[in-house]
Amino acid sequence: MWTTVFSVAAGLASLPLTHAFNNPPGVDIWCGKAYRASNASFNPGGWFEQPSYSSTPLLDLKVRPRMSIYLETDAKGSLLVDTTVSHIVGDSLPVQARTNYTDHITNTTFTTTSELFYLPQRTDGGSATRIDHRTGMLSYIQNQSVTWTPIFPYTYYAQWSLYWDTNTSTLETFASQGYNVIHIVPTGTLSETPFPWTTFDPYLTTSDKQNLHLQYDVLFDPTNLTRLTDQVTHIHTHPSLLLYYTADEPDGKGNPLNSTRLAYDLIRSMDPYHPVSLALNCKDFYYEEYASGADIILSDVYPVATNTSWSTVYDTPCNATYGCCGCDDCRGEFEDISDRLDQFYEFDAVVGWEKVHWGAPQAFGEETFWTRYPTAEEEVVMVMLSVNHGAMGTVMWDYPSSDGIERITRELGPVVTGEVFVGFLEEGVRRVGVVKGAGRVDVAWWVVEEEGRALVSVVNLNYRGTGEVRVGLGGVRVAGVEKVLWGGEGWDVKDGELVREGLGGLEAGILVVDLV
Ligand SMILES: *[C@@H]1O[C@H](CO)[C@@H](O)[C@H](O)[C@H]1NC(C)=O
Ligand SMILES: *[C@@H]1O[C@H](CO)[C@@H](O)[C@H](O)[C@H]1NC(C)=O
Ligand SMILES: *[C@@H]1O[C@H](CO)[C@@H](O)[C@H](O)[C@H]1NC(C)=O
Ligand SMILES: *[C@@H]1O[C@H](CO)[C@@H](O)[C@H](O)[C@H]1NC(C)=O
Ligand SMILES: *[C@@H]1O[C@H](CO)[C@@H](O)[C@H](O)[C@H]1NC(C)=O
Ligand SMILES: *[C@@H]1O[C@H](CO)[C@@H](O)[C@H](O)[C@H]1NC(C)=O
Ligand SMILES: *[C@@H]1O[C@H](CO)[C@@H](O)[C@H](O)[C@H]1NC(C)=O
Ligand SMILES: *[C@@H]1O[C@H](CO)[C@@H](O)[C@H](O)[C@H]1NC(C)=O
Ligand SMILES: CC(=O)N[C@H]1CO[C@H](CO)[C@@H](O)[C@@H]1O
Repeated sequence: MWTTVFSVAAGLASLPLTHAFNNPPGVDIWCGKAYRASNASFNPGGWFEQPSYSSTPLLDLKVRPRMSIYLETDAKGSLLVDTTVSHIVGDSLPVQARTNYTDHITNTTFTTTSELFYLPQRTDGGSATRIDHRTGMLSYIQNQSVTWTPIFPYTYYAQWSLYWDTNTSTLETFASQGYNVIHIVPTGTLSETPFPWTTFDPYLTTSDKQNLHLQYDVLFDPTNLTRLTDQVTHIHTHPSLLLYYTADEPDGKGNPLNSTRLAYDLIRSMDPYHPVSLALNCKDFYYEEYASGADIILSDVYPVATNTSWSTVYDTPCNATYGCCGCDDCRGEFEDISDRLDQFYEFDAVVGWEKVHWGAPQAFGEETFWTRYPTAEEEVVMVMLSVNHGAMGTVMWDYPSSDGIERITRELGPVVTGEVFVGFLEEGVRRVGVVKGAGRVDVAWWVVEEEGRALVSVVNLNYRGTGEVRVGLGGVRVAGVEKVLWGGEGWDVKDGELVREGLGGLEAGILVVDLV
């Protein structure tokens, strides 16, 4: 979400948050940085600290339940065990193992602990949602079913006051376009207290009827937990609830570092059946502290049609310690999105936790920092690039968007929410593809080895077309193209690689291939 910066920036002088970090009194900050021309740059701090390199190898042992929750109706469960050898995190390996990792290690025991949530089946009509820690895929149970249904959340943020708040038919229209989740942004009357449940409840009922799942904003205020408690009490048995959303860009706003965790703990104590998400806007500002308060992190990186080195709104330069350009520490390229996801996954590996990451692609423009809307092609590039880099859901900001974006996201909907695509993301292992013949062509693939098939996603980040490209799956040989789910035909197979005479500018392709 972006809009909040303005309301916050406008009101900052009167908020105690102004002095939340090491900023001098009266200096407004975004992502910890001074951004007004009247204020000088200072070191914002909060950068993620990489542990020092250990010359002796370390065992990064991780053991945890595969699913975030199990219900009493689940007949079995499983554990995920990772035994990675690292030079950054873990415990020292014994001498004999250092010389040859494959040697049998004796006399040494490594110990770790984990939490297991084993919960009663719901009998109150409420749903349950769990995270598969192997892939980050969400699945849910509704209506006392005992079968979990996987879901790739694909939707938009949509503001209450700008869209919903006229008539519940807005929700029917939205659902009919193929989106499977709704995120109602509580602007206007919804952000006021007391919460207008009588106005809002018909929308919840409509969500149920439309099988639209809710990413539900709990109106969290770190200084007053009453609203959160009230929201969770009211919503936690609702059949459409998929997950909670507690904070929109808390890092940008400089909310207290313990605030997201506070909300998380409170929600979990009231409702252990649903995961919690939040959106981070900054590239590297107290990631560990803010992310500790959610299972799912959305990163809203908006690189299209903005000047990332000069703030056109505040008339200042933007760099690592100063300025707000609408896209924190960005280069104004699609790679800002994938770099952010990659970096967060790297941070996660160091912290030793598993976070699910979702994308929040830019579907707005013609305002503040952004001179135009992304084109339809750019939108697909941003969605699929996010997926290629491990986003297990996308929530675009925001709806309604441009005609072109709405048309293309409607078309993409059945593909990314469909059984084939979701099946590969659920069962497969994501890998990086190798591209020959062109730079800036991003490829990921998901293999389900037992089936001898893979899903391949190819995204040309260049505005221009390419010459011949070859896509290799790192030693795994392609036998043939089974189906093109998205994008042009014209894929051949030569020497076990996918070959295309050329990719169009910003072309994206999603293919199911058979392996040798
Ligand atoms: C920061 O800028 C504000 C005006 O935007 C000004 O009132 C304040 O004195 C400045 N503070 C410092 C330390 O420069
Ligand atoms: C490591 O152990 C494996 C299996 O015992 C052996 O094949 C390999 O040669 C050893 N490597 C070294 C460098 O000792
Ligand atoms: C829930 O299950 C009950 C009993 O099986 C059934 O009558 C009802 O239609 C189901 N509701 C939904 C929304 O699927
Ligand atoms: C809601 O909108 C629909 C379609 O635009 C319209 O048919 C219906 O009368 C409206 N209902 C109310 C209560 O305004
Ligand atoms: C906290 O919020 C509730 C509901 O908005 C309000 O009634 C109450 O007065 C607030 N408490 C404080 C201490 O501000
Ligand atoms: C959270 O941090 C704030 C300072 O930012 C502190 O005043 C408050 O006591 C902390 N709350 C808890 C529950 O630790
Ligand atoms: C950004 O703005 C600066 C200052 O006006 C200008 O020199 C630069 O060319 C702009 N960059 C882009 C990519 O528009
Ligand atoms: C960022 O820009 C400000 C203002 O020009 C400058 O004072 C500061 O040194 C710059 N920081 C970095 C890391 O380049
Ligand atoms: C000292 C010690 O506990 N040694 C044991 C290490 O593990 C091997 C294999 O289990 C045993 O044979 C040793 O007695």
